Amino acid sequence: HIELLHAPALDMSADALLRDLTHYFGRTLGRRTISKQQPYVYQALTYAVRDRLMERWNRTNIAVERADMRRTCYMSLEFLMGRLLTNSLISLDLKGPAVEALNRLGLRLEDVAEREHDAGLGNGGLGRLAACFLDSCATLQLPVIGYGIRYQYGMFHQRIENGYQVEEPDPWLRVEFPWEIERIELSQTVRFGGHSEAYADHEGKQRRRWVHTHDVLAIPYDVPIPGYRNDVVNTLRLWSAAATDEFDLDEFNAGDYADAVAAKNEAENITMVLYPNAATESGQELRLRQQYFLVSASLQDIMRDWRQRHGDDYSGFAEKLCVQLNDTHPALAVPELMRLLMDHCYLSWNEAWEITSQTMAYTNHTLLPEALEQWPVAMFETLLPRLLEIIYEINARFIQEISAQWPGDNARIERMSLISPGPHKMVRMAYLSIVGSFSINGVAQLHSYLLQKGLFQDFAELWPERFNNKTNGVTPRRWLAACNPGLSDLISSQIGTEWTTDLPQLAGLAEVAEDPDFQQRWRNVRAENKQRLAKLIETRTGLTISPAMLFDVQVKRIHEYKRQLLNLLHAVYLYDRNQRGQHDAQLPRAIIIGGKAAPGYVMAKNIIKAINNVAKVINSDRRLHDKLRLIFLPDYNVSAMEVICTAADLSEQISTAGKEASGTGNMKFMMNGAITIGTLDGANVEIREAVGDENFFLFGLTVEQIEAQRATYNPQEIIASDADFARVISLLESGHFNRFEPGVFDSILHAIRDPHDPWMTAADFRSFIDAQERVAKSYSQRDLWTAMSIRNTAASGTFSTDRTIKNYNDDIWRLDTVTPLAP
Ligand code: 26R
Repeated sequence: HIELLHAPALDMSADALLRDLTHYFGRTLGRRTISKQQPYVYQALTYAVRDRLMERWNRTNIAVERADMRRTCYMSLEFLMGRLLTNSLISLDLKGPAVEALNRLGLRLEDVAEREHDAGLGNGGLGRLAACFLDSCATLQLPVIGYGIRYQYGMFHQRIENGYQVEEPDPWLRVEFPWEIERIELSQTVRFGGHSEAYADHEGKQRRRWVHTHDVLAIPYDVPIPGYRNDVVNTLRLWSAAATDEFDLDEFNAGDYADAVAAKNEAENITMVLYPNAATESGQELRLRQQYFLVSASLQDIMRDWRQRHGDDYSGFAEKLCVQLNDTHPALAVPELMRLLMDHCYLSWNEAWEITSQTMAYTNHTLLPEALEQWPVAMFETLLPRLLEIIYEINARFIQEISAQWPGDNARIERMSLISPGPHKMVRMAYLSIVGSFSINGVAQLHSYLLQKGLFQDFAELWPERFNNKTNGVTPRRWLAACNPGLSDLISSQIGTEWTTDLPQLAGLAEVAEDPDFQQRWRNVRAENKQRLAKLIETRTGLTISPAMLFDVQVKRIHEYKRQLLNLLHAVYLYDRNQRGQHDAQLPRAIIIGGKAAPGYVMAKNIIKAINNVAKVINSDRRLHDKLRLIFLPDYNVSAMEVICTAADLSEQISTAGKEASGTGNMKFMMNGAITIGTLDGANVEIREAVGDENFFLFGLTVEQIEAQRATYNPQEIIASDADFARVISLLESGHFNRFEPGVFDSILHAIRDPHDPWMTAADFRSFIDAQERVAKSYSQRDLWTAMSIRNTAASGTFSTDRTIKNYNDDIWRLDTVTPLAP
């Protein structure tokens, strides 16, 4: 066969870009008029950029294939990519030419880039981390392929109506997504239902097969993932479900044409929508279908690729491949790879198990027990009968191993079994992942430690060598270079440009933290960024805020453990003091809160309503106009964060200690010069260590204190013995913020007063208020604050996903770097 090598390489000049852009605009898209609002300019520019990615993509793939390099497959139900244009331009070093080309059309790159819809194929931290990982893998020249799902509807859009969250669908594929390439020739078939049966093969060997299944077609769509100025382009492969012809035909032969066509829907439903995970919602069969669909399509894709190069010799499989499981969502990869190796490749159990357990690696992203996935055995029986058999067999052999090590310890066996006991037997997906993996990691030092001391204690005792930590990070390309050009230029003028791929070099900024001239330029950039955020807030809410105010920001999913309520209590506290004329230690402050509540998470939705009600009263008080504002920013997403994190003065990371696995928003804020007010939770611990206690506002109980005080926790007493707290609570009770809406605060007040409140919000109230007062004092010393801000950026070097991915690669993946074929 002939490899198409696209020689000579495309011209990277503004002229060439403009020529291609106009070609696509006029000839491919058939549009005539160029204007600022014209969405097709974005699309035409993207085609021009994509051409330049495509040749590098091919050259990367050829290099990986020819050297038969070891690869990692990052398997994830979520990839929260956001917009791709600016990032691709920066990676290809095409931003300058693009700006120039667009200028000649009278357009600005910012306006064109804003036409792009966010690819919102994720919920929050876990999904965005996957996206940052892909960026770093490509930048570090590691052959890593992302496998995910091409949901027709991504994360819902959030509107606020009378203070309540209203969800709206996100039909992001309604307009063409120009970054994807459909690869129908690589489609796979995924099976569901039916049953498993024994049969004898032609040699008379007993085997099992999965028959009478309902099959669904999996069609891959590839998205290019460019590395930073290194000609590497990796792949994100997203699967879309479609009905198979056979599926239709069966029904058609039975004479029911209409039902046959209707059955199409059932197949296509699988990839219809991203589940907006509440840790509380579970057991949805469609979700299990999604998980299996991803896992089966991806592993079959991997096997096809393997057979092309190695035939049916699977001995080297685990040396050439690693599968990183992004939480337990793709945990079915363990039994599915076993099934493929045994039922399709005819390996023995032991051969298949050796390969599987040397291939899989598992990352845990949460300590919350209610977020640990379990699936009813009954659901497996009907949906995935062959996988259930395999899971049972894995469990039987595993229990044998425990029994050998701890004879007669039945309690231990019950604790560790992959199947939970009781009348409604469940498959414990985390345990399945642990048993089937050679590496198990948490996402921050504290989190990994707590996993081994708590949730996974028994397993850590059995296999200590499998457990490790990989502290999260964020990609500095998107989260500093692209989103904060002002600060990036200022940084580069001081320490050069290498920080983009060697973030610890930011440490060089510490030298000028006290330099008056540098400080002034730092403040100028930040003032511009604050103006930009103020504008965004005004467009979305109609509220105006002054950039002179302290921007106090908490943006993240709404969850009780993240304690947006604690933040709200502080807002009410400030309001109350202002009402009573105590302007003493108060500085102008805008408290900005954003985030989505899972549609089924009632308490989270009540919290949004409460914030909005309090905000309404505060913001309509004219005397408070320049002193205090409370803003709920609707529809928080990746592209909003790109504006927000550059403009925040104060980063709120106030979860109950021991509950936030890592946090990554905390790192984006720090990198852009915000100062953290936070508990000793997740990566906050490491952030504080890196920047020093004097540049961090620490408050709250530690994990140990939380656990020690839980038994005697008495919030009523805490409230009663703190006059400020008591006033805040009685204000909330008084109806002051809900004159015509009786009861809207009841559930949250009840939660705060509940002695069994798992998040122990009241316990940290006073400590939080005190820390906020320290914040106010520091902010009023302008130069001190600026120095702290610069020191935060300077100390953020370790929170790059480049460091995280190097850690993964050194300890788990062990991949060599790829050099794309020369043009
Ligand atoms: C419904 C259930 C199975 C479920 C619960 C929670 C599914 C998904 C989630 C999301 C969790 C796993 C998540 O996003 N965790 C976040 O991962 C980030 C990246 O590691 C961390 O920074 C963050 O602290 C953690 O909450």
